[in-house]
Amino acid sequence: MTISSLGLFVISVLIAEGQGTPKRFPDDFKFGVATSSYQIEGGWNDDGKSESIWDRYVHENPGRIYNKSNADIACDSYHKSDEDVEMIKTLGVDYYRFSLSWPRILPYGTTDYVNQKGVEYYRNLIKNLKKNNIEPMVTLFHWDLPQTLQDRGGFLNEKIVEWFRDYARLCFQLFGDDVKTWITFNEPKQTCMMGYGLAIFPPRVSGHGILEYKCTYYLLKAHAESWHVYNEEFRQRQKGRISIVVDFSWWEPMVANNTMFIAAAESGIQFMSGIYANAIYLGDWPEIVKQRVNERSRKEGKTVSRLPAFTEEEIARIRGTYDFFGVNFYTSVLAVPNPIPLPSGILNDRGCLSFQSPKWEGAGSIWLKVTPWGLKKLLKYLKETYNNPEIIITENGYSDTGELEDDKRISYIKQHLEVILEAREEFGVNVTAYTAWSLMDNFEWIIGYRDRFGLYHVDFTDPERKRTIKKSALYYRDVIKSRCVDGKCE
Ligand code: PNW
Repeated sequence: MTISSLGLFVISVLIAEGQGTPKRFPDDFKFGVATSSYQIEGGWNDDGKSESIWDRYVHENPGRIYNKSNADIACDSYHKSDEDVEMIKTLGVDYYRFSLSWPRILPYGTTDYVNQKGVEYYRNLIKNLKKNNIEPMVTLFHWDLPQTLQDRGGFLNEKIVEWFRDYARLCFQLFGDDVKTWITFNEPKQTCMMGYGLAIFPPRVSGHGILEYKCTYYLLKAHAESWHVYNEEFRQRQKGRISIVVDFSWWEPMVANNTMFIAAAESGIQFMSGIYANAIYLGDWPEIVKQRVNERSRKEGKTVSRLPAFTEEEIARIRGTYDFFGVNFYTSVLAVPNPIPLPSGILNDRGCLSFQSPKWEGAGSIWLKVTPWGLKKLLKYLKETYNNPEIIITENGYSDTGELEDDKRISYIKQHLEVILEAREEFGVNVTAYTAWSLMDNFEWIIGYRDRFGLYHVDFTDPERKRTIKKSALYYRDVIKSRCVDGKCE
């Protein structure tokens, strides 16, 4: 046996045993990095931009945001997009996921008046990305609703379906020659459950188990109408793709092999995430959501269910309005049944409670525990539940207090990339792209600038908002270059 054939023999034995299997991403797997308009842009009233519901909220209730901070300047990306593009380029990513600020483009919310300066900002950004071989992936709505539309009821006015559809059509017209991946809504849960249910995010309406479902019903219709507009008026010429992004936590039964706990976990994932995906990927609300809310409504003596019923036409119109499955994943929870009958509200309707194990490694944000195994189970679940769609991970990330030597973020990203490879190999899950949240530290909503998710550090005390590269950015760059999770291939 010659030396080289011996070498080949050793390698093939290692591969056969699974030990030496290179942790390598195929050439067509794509990597990206994400931000959102309100969290980075600043320039909150520059050049004709109007107020969003977040501008209104942070200005009127400074005390409700950590350190009384706001996003009036944020990362100042409205004035620094060239620098942002340089940073993105350094990472070597295939695409940049960012969102458009609706009130920057349409100060009145409707298409009667288009703010050209706002349009120019995004045009320049997109051109600059293209020039540097970075594909734009554009989210139309990442929570910053024009306040003018909120004044007319926001997501509780059925007109939101038209308002959003017309805004979407305008964006396809304006940017669709360059943008080939569109996302209608980022995380409907944060809009409907947090905004019109639990009243934690603006517009802080208490839904009492009625309005959070009404919001969801209109939001799903708005998504579907926009998908149809793209499909019928733009797809042939622009050849892009359009879908929605749903955030999923993995729900693990706290007691394994116990039917009550397994049912609690299934109810949890359906009420918290499936409710925003089912109509689009399978048709109608998830069965468990219909069953529980309809039954509880009856018991409450209501003649109509708190959950709006989709008509057959609506089901047909919404079903299939996707080109891929966009999923944001950060963490997992343990599910426990909750048999105590509580007043209406989505968290009570679901009939289960969630906990996180104190044994799980924490992060900067209280809700974020490091559970890569949860992503692996989730990917298998999504494949099996939604007919094996193409999955794009549109967000995944780790928060800390802003360290430059952020080894824990590196470890978090690495572990999540590993399970993505495993889910592809072991279960044949069709995950085709991974997006790191976030390009840089930014305004983390009601947590202000405390929890930092960036691959780049931002100094928010510096008027220049100086950016500094973190160790994790260099790691991610090496992953992308080598296509191996270690940042190099053995
Ligand atoms: C995302 N969870 O929201 C948002 O899209 C981003 O704007 C935000 O900055 C980022 O996460 C970090 O918070 C989520 O509890 C927040 O699983 C929490 C969860 C999921 C998504």
